[in-house]
Amino acid sequence: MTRQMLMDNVYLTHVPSEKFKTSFFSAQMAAPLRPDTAGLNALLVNVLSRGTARLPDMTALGRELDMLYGARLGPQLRRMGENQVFGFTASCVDDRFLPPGEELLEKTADLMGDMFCAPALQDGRLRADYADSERANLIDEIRSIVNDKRVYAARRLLETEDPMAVVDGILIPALDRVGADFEAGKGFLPQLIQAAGAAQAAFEVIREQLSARPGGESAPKAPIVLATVKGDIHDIGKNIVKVLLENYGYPVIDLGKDVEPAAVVEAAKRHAAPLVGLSALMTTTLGSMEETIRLLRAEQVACKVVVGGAVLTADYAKKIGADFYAKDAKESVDVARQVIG
Ligand code: B12
Repeated sequence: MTRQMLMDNVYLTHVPSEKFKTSFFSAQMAAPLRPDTAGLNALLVNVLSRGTARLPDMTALGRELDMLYGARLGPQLRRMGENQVFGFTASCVDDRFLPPGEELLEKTADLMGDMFCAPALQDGRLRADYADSERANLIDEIRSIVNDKRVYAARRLLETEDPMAVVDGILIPALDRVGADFEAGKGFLPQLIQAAGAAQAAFEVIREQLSARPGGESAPKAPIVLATVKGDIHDIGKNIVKVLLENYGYPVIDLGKDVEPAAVVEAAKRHAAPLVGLSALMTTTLGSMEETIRLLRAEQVACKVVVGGAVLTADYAKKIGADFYAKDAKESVDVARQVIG
């Protein structure tokens, strides 16, 4: 990778690679994220991407991109720390794969240059109809984000909190409260279902963030089989365990929920998994957990078993023949380290 300063505060970064058949490039500007300019910057790139002086509308632009062997060019907008980064990204077939004399990269880059420097104008100004429709699009986009309160709340929390702190400090206590209300007859199944939906929507956002961050180790590791036991459909906790294990480099064979003991045995054998993780959330399904462990032992599967779920205790885990009990997702990683390394 090379980085070259073209002029004050303007840098060209080049990352050469033989790996891809497409060239990808972008031109981006960074500005401090400020409430009075953030909307205008976002609007600017969207309006500029609607056309250029030479290709003044989406139809003309689309036709030109088709002629460039289906090149792609569009606005990009993101937040990086306290800065807003905005500009354009483009991709086109790498010149190596084109007939001699064709220079797609240069033509696509020229088109991007036109978006910045020779935009579609009307009476010497950016077109008002483009600005109006892009403003309406942005407003709709923002409303759709804010309207999904579950996802929006999770995103806002993750701006300042660590993902696992949100899981342990907010999601689990909230679900515990809903569960306690349910048990006490103060809440009912619809509330339980609604709370689970909210937790799952929030967790999707958390999962994206957890998966994106670098894990502890990256060397290939033996797989771990995970399942919620037969008769039990609670899988939020198991899914959190899965993401964290994957984040630490352990491949996970996730058998899902309500899983027959025989299916766990079969998967553990087929994948030669040194560790099987079982989840149960109800007193009524602890029997299935015990039965699964019994079958693993009877079939002489060479694996250790770790169990978890709010209903379990370390003592009970030992009683049903588990090798380990993990009270939360973090502890499941400690167990994996101990068993697999
Ligand atoms: C959400 C929820 C549901 C959702 C589940 C959605 C889903 N996809 O999971 C829905 C609405 C579907 C549901 C249904 C039912 N539920 Co429910 N539910 C809950 C609730 C409120 C939260 C569970 C949860 O997700 N917690 C959050 C997660 C993150 O915590 P966790 O699972 O404990 O996981 C953590 C650790 O335990 C550990 N861990 C978990 N699994 C594993 C596995 C391994 C290998 C390891 C290492 C670690 C590990 O790591 C996780 C992360 O830190 C609990 C109450 C509670 N406080 O637990 C009741 C609760 C479990 N449900 C209960 C009941 C009774 C039911 C129903 C029978 C209700 C009904 N009448 O239909 C059905 C059961 C259907 C079935 N056959 O399974 C009871 C069970 C009572 C009992 N002790 O037996 C509870 C305890 C509520 C209560 N207090 O009465 N439920």
